[in-house]
Amino acid sequence: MAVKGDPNCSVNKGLCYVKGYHSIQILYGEDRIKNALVRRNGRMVRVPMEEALDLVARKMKETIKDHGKDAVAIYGSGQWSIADGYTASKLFKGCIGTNNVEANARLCMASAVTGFLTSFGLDEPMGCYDDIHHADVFITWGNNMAEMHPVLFSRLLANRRTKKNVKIIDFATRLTRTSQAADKSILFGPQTDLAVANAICYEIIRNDWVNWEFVNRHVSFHRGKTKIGYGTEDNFKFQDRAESVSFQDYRVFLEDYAPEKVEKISGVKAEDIKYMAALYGDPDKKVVSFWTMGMNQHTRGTWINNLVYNIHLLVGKISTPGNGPFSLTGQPSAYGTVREVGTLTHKLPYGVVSNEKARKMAARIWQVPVENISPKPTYHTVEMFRALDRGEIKFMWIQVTNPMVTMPNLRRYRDGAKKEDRFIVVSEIYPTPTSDVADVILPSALWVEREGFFGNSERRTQHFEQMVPPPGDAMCITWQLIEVARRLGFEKQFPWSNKTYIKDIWNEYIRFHDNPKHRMAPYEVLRERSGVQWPFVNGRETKWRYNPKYDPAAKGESFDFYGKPDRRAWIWLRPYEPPAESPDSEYPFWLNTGRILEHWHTRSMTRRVPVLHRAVPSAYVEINPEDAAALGITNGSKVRITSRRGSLVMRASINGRGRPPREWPSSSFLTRPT
Ligand SMILES: Nc1nc2c(c(=O)[nH]1)N[C@H]1C(S)=C(S)[C@@H](COP(=O)(O)OP(=O)(O)OC[C@H]3O[C@@H](n4cnc5c(=O)[nH]c(N)nc54)[C@H](O)[C@@H]3O)O[C@H]1N2
Ligand SMILES: Nc1nc2c(c(=O)[nH]1)N[C@H]1C(S)=C(S)[C@@H](COP(=O)(O)OP(=O)(O)OC[C@H]3O[C@@H](n4cnc5c(=O)[nH]c(N)nc54)[C@H](O)[C@@H]3O)O[C@H]1N2
Ligand SMILES: [Mo]
Repeated sequence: MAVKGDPNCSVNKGLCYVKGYHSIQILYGEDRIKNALVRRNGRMVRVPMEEALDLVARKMKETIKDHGKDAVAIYGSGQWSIADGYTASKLFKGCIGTNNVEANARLCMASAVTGFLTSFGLDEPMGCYDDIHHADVFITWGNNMAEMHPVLFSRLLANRRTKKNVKIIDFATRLTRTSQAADKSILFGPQTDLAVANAICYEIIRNDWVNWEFVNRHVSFHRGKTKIGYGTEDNFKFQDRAESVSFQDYRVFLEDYAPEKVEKISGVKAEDIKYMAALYGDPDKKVVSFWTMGMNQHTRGTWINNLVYNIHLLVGKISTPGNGPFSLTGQPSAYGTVREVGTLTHKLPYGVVSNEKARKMAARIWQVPVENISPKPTYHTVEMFRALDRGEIKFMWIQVTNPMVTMPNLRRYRDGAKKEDRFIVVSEIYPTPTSDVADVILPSALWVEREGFFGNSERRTQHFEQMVPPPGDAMCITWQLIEVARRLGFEKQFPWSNKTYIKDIWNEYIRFHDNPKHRMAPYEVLRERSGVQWPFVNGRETKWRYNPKYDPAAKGESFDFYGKPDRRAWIWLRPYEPPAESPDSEYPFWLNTGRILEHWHTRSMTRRVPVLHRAVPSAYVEINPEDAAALGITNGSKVRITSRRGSLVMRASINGRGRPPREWPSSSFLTRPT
């Protein structure tokens, strides 16, 4: 088996990168899980698949009987296919009647979603990857596209090679391979991009680069709550409230953000802030802003999303070819599954659980009594793991994610999962720290070992065929869920045959989106093409939303931000607030996350691919050379890293691919990686 790019694919144009080309080898790791395993007297023993599925169903029934519906939960991921997530939601929300459905995208995209909802009223980007071809300026807000979205990044580079004066500005907290390729790197202190974004708007207004025609017709101004806390405690609750304000109020609000003042907060030179403002403000330049985790894992994630939208809205650079703010996803189907199917506690495939109309629609399509669907969200991901630790949740089924590595404040949840009366089911392909805490491990079919759909960042749904049989007893997780649902007595809701269930699920799912704002392509069309961008109306895809030239749901002649009741996009007055924790005398360093090209997250998969493993066999910590020298650390030495929450040992990387500054304002010894 081998992989090659599809030249007809409009996303990658036939190009893959090292992980893509070698991805097929993840099927063949020596320790692939091929049989079901159950815990007996503390040891995992092999059992037939039927027996493991019986046990899962029995445990679910018992838990529901003894502790209620909300004592069972499912935790999935943005690597769930659409059919996986849809089946999980139908079983848990519709049939069992609990909103305990969450996914790891909560750790990844939650602020992107709330950013879209607060600014536009509807989730998901307005633009598409074609913007890369049309834009003149790219500004990356703390993301490392060269390593994290290398195929897309190669399209930026291709544009710059073929056109004059194309610029890539890398705005980040450290230098990376993206900096190496960028025309200019501008470094800022963590969290202070809030202040810089406001300063850019301050400059745009001061220079009168505002697109008044756009702002007067399509934008309204709002103030929300401030000093909102950080949610680090159990049962934290927060509800924002929007207050309508005027442009004049906005201008007054921005007075705190003159570039000279913001230089002191952020470490970014006033002239660099003015330079960025001038790029956004130049009416002859098309600008795309990109971001991923730097903004979305922020402790003011919704705010920084709002603030970058503010910039694009002030100058009217949005929803036209080459102009747009673009929130990139990381996982193959964080959009398609978690956001579109809505595998989150408060969501349904269409709308939210608190909305009666949405519940009625779900009940009708799912053929369950509407009373089954609870109008109350239960736990978001972090609270779900806290609830498991506290004992409110007793049974958790974990699929396509490795939370015992990727949850923050991990130790608590690992200890929680191991408590006496907790029952953990893990659907996996390889042994992981999460399968270590499992009571049942279900062997699973990987991606091309089954049929499915993913949905990417540009609203593109993509179908994939089964091409290889799964090994041993490994089974597609959609089918695992169906097997268990039937054992729980829901044969009527899950009647499909195992020959056609993916198609049948698709046909049922798209009934939720049968309207011009969200219509999805039929199964037959998806099988023919390298993906289709929704809304798919009268045989046409939608590349730019809210723009009537391209979007069938938009009315009028110029723009129509129909997600909001006032049909305008909202500019938010969001202040700079400091991070939840900053370095102090006891813990003097910032710790920042960062991924690298050869690794995929927890490496369950990439560690099993020999070329990727050999290239970078372990995780490491990047340290600034002056700090390292002061501590006697040399490149490659082992260091113990200790935070208020835990400790681990890793090797040091000094002046490698990623180079953190010693402090902000960034000092002159910082050299661009070569
Ligand atoms: N090779 C590879 N590619 C991947 C992945 C992978 O594991 N491997 N994972 C995928 C997934 S799921 C995701 S979500 C993406 C992640 O893609 P990226 O977000 O591009 O990658 P990270 O390395 O997580 O980003 C860390 C960056 O956050 C920035 N940052 C730190 N603090 C702040 C701040 O306060 N504000 C801002 N604006 N930026 C800050 C820093 O500049 C740092 O370089 O990558 C996807 N692509
Ligand atoms: N410290 C720290 N934590 C983080 C982040 C960070 O930057 N730093 N980033 C956050 C972000 S953005 C993300 S997206 C998450 C990622 O977090 P995770 O999703 O927990 O990480 P992965 O390593 O991608 O785990 C996916 C698991 O699914 C398994 N798998 C793959 N394909 C299949 C399949 O077809 N079926 C089944 N059943 N299993 C399969 C793989 O073997 C793997 O163990 O981590 C979050 N947590
Ligand atoms: Mo992610």
